[in-house]
Amino acid sequence: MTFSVKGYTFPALTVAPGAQVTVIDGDDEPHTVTAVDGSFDSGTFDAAHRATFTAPTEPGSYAITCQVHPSMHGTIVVR
Ligand SMILES: [Cu+2]
Repeated sequence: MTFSVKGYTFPALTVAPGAQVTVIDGDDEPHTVTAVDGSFDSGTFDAAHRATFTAPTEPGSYAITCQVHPSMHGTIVVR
């Protein structure tokens, strides 16, 4: 699945266990999708370069943040 990070906020996200998740950037600055517990990390992506990461295989709710903007917080639900 693919989703967009725009307006410095993460969208509500529900993904399947182990899904390949592609992220695109709708902002002027780069972002990352990084699990607070360190279990996954998209790496940096920007308007010109999307990124893909693998969702956890364990169902649950995972807190995410952006390494470029530590004030950004969100949640990925795996089920
Ligand atoms: Cu960011």
